[in-house]
Formats: sequence, structure tokens, C-alpha cells
Amino acid sequence: MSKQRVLSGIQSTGKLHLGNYLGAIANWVEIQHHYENFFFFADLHAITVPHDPKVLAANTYNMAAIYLACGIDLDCSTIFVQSHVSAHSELTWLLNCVTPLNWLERMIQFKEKALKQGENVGVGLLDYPVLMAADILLYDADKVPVGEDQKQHLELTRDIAGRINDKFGKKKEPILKVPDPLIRSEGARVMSLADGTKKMSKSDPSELSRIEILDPPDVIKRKIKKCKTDPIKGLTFDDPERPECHNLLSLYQLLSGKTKAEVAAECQDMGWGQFKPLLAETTIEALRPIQEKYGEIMDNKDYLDSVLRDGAAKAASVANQTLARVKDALGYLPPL
Ligand code: AQP
Repeated sequence: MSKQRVLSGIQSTGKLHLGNYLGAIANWVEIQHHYENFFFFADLHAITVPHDPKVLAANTYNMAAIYLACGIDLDCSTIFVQSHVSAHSELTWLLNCVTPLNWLERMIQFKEKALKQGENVGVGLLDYPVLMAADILLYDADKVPVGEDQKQHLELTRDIAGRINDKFGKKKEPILKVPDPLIRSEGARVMSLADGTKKMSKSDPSELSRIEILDPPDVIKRKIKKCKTDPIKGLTFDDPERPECHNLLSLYQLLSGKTKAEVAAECQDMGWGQFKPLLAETTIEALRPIQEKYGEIMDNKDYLDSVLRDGAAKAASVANQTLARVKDALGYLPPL
């Protein structure tokens, strides 16, 4: 039996951080051998919020090296740049024309991000979930790893696929495969170092709020030294009054590979002065092999370029077939 297909991506809006690693990439690496995978760099999504053209290409390229350095295995996974496969933009247009506006206006992420942008909010931000639907549906993905924040968008993808199938498909031959979420039993949600109630994010204006995967040891030490804590002695998980404490202990647990019970026992009598250097050293050691591998990959750009070229070709060969199927169902004149 052929393996089920998984698709996922990360926006190239900035430098990847521990949230992206522990919440997404580490999970992909863990499950990848059970599936046929397409992992991409969502550079079309990256411009749905104001962006800097001077760094977009570098962010995208560095992310590719980071995916590989984190252990994405090209034997079972294809990695590619979203904008290198034009079918993503083209299918988005076709899906736009069957998606009711009020489905998009309901999206929580749109409402939250639009608030931040005020008067200048672009149509692209509203349309973000349709582009995401195109990303997923082009690859006939069976499963999509999603965190809590993306669940609503995956529901929308399923609704859009259902609508295309109902309106234009034949009963026994759906045009688009309706994907299922792949939900982790224990999701890692990494919170900001400056505020334990906000998620760690690439676009947070404060660099001190996040640890980037490529941060050198002295920067990691400085960021952890300055991170927000509380005046209580003894460190405990799950205290709603101590979100920073819970977040930092969870980070230590995930990066050290220890169990929650082991960490709880080890840290119950510690103060911050003892815990922070321990967390800093653990973080440095966990990131060291990834950073070394990243350096090797970036020293061999011909290799990375060829991975991205091959990835785009393989992705396009799958995506273009789906696009042709949809265009045919919608009644388009094929190229002559
Ligand atoms: N703090 C986090 N904890 C756990 N998982 C996280 N992810 C992001 N931040 C955390 C997961 O990373 C994947 C890709 O995310 P994305 O960059 O496409 O969008 P995002 O979730 O909006 O991430 P950021 O860093 O906050 O980006 P910006 O600042 O550009 O909006 C997803 O699987 C996400 O769950």
C-alpha cells in the first residue's frame, strides 16, 4: 500500500525560532518516515503582512538549510519554495471564485492580524486561508499537521474542497481530496520569553522574546538571562499564576529529553539563579548539532540549490496534475 501524503509549511517571515522547531519541524522529523511528505517555505504567505524585500529571499533560503539541518530526510520528504511552483497562485484564484466572502471574514487569525494592521490591511491577509487551501489540495494531502491556531483554516480547506466537489465533480469521482488534520497528542506550544501568555513569534518586534535556531551561545545565554520570571522560589509546572515558569520548565523538558516528572522533581527547589544557566546550557547543547549541520549545508550552496531545484520540479509535477483536473472540471479550454 502506498504511504499517505503529508503536507506542511512555515512562512518565511523571519528567522526560525524554538517555537517553529519544537512545535513543527521536530514533529515532522519524528513522523516523516511513516508518510510521503511535502514540506515547503511559504514565501507567498510571507507577504500577507508588511514585509522587507531585502530579506525575503535570504529568509527563505536559510530556512531550507535549517529544514535539512534539523533532519528532514530527502528519501521520504520533498522540500520546495512555494513561489517556485506557480500552481499555488493559480489554484488560489480558482478557489477564490467559489469561496464565499463571509467564510473568510469569520477567520480568527484574520481578525487578530487585521487589528494589528489597522486601516492598511491588504486583501492578501483575508485571502491567506484560500492560499493555504490551495497549498494542501494541490498535493492530494491525506494529513496536515496543524496546531490549535491553524485548525480553523484546515476546516475551511475541507469546506472549499467539498464545495468544488459538490458543484463540479461527479459523485464517485471527487476532484479534490478532503484532507484530515494530524493532531499531536501533546502539542508543544512555546511561549514568548518576554510574556508567558503570548506565543513565541518570528514577527514579535523584540528579539529578546524568542530564541532563534541559529542564535550563537552567547546570545542564547543573554536572552535567557534577561527573560521574564517571577519572584517565587521553587519552580513548578501548570500554575496559571506563573505562565513564564511553566513555559521555561517546558522548554527545559523538551530540549533535555527528560520527562515532565523528572523535570518537576529536579527543579522543585531551584531558584531562577540556578535554573537559568541550566536552561541556557541545555538549549545551547540541543541546538549545537543543528547549527553545525547548517554550517556544512551553507558551505555547499550548489547542493542546496540542487535540492531546491529538484524539490520544485517534483512538487510541480504533482501540483500541475491537480490544477489541470480542477481547470478541466471548471470547464476551461485546455492549452492548444
Ligand atoms: N510559539 C510556537 N510554539 C509552537 N509552535 C509554533 N509555531 C509557530 N510558532 C510556534 C508553528 O510553526 C509552524 C509555522 O508557523 P508559521 O511561521 O507559518 O506561522 P506562525 O504560526 O504565525 O509562526 P510565527 O513565528 O508566529 O510567525 P509570524 O510571526 O510570521 O506570524 C506552525 O505549525 C506553527 O504552529
